[in-house]
Amino acid sequence: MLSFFKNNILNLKGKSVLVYGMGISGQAACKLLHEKGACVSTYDDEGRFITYFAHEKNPMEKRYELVVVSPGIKVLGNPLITHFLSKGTNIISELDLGYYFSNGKVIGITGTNGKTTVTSLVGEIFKASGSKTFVCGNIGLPISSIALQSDENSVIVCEVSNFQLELSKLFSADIACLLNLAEDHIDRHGSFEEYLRVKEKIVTHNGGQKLILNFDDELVKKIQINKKTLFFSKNMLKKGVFVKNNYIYHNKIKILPLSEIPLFGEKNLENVLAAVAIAVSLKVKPEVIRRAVREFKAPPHRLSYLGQVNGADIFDDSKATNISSTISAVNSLGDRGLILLLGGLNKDFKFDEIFDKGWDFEELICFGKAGQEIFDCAKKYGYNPKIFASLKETAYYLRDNVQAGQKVLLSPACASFDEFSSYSVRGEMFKEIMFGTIAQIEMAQERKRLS
Ligand code: UMA
Repeated sequence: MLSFFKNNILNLKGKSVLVYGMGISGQAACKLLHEKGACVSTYDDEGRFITYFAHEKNPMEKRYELVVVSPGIKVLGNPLITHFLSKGTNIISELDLGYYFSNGKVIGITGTNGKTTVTSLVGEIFKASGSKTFVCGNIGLPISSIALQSDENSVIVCEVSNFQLELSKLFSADIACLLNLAEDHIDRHGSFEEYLRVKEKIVTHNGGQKLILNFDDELVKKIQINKKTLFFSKNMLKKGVFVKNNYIYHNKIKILPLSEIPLFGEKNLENVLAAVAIAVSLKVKPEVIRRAVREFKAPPHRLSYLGQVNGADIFDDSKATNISSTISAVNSLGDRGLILLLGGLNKDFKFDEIFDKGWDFEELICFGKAGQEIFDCAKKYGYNPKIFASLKETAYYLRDNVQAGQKVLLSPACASFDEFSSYSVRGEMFKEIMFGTIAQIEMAQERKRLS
C-alpha cells in the first residue's frame, strides 16, 4: 500500500481514482485529485454527484488504482469497501489524501471530547503568532481543500475524528495530540476496544514526532509514549504543561493565570492545557499564548452559559453526545439545584454511569427516542424523572416552570438525529425556545414556505 504512494503519488496523472461519498470531504478530494491530473470518478450511495466529474453507477464493475473514502462511510459491513479490499485495491481516507499533499507543520488533534475547542484555540494561538495558519478537518473544512494552498511555512491545525482515522494509513502529524478516551461511537465501530484501536492510530502512526498526551486520563496515560512526549495535567508535574498555584506552567515558565481563561469547567481547563502544550512545542512565545487564550471565544454548544430565565441559569451543552462528556459537565456545574436534560438518539450506551454517583439532582428530565430507556435506568437508582416525547416539549415545559436559583443543563449524552439534523440545531432550538424567540422564527419560516 505505502509503496504505491512512495512511487506514484506525485504522479497521479492519468490514474483512475474513485472518490466514495460526495459530501464536503469527497468534493474537496475530487478537486485536489483533479488538480493533480488524476482521472476522477465519483460514487455516492444517495446518488449525490458533482458537475464535471463522472458519476459511477456500478463501481464494482470497474478497476481503480486508488479509492478515496469519506469519513461518514462506515467501513464495517460496507459492500463496496469489502469488494475493493478483496481485490487488493489501494483504499485511503480523505484525511490521508489531504495530509499527503500538505506542506508545513501538521498538528493533529483527536480525543473523545474537546477536539473542536482545542483545534480552534490552537488555530487562534498560531494566527496570533503570525504563522500562516489553516484550521481544518472534522471541525468542518476538509484538509484536502486547503492542502495545495499550504507551503513550508504553514501551520495546519487539523481536528481528526475516529471516522477519519478508521481507514487512515498515512496520516502522521508532526505534533499529535490525544486529549482523552472514553466510550463513544460504539454504533460505528462495534466495540469500545475497536474504537480505542482506531483513536490510538493518531499516536501509533506518529513516526517519532512530538506527542501531546493528557496525564490525567488513565487510558491516554497508558498508551505508547516516545522520548518527545509532552504531558499536560491539571495537577503539578515535574515536567510538562501543568497547573501550579492557579497558574499554567510549561516546566518552570509561567504561561498564564487560570483567572484569565474565558471558558467554563474542568474539561475546558484540560482543553486549554492541551492547546498550551501544542503551542509551546512549536515554540510560540508565552505572551502570544496568553493573549490568544484571553481573547478566545469558545465554539457554541459546549457547556455554554446562555443567560437566565425566571432567575434560573441556563446552560447549553448540546455537543455532549456521550456519557463522559455529560458527567464532566455535571462535575463542572455541581448537582445541587441542577435540572439535567438527557435524551435523543442512543449511541448504544448504558446510562448507569450517570446515575450510580448518588448525585442529588433538583430534577431529571428524559426526552426523545432514548427517553424511556434513560427513564428506566434512572428509576433503578431511585430517581423519579420526568419524561417528554421531545426536547422541544421539554423546553416549553421548562420555560414556564423554572425558578430562581435553579440551573438547567442540556447535556444529553445522546446524538441529536431523532429530532434534529445536528447537535448545533438542537442547541439553537433549545436556546430559542427557552428565550422565547422560537415563535417569531417559526412564523418567519412559515412565511418563507408560503411565499
Ligand atoms: N455516504 C455514502 N455512503 C455512506 C455514508 C455516506 O455514500 O454509507 C455519502 C452521503 O450520501 C453524502 C456523503 O457521503 O453524500 C457524506 O459524506 P460524509 O458523511 O463523510 O460527510 P462530509 O460532508 O464529507 O463531512 C465530513 C464529516 N462528517 C462525518 O464524519 C459524518 C464532518 O464531520 C467534517 O466536518 C467534514 O467531513 C470535514 O472534514 C461532522 C461530524 O459529524 C461534523 N463528525 C463526527 C463527530 O464530530 O462526532 C465524527
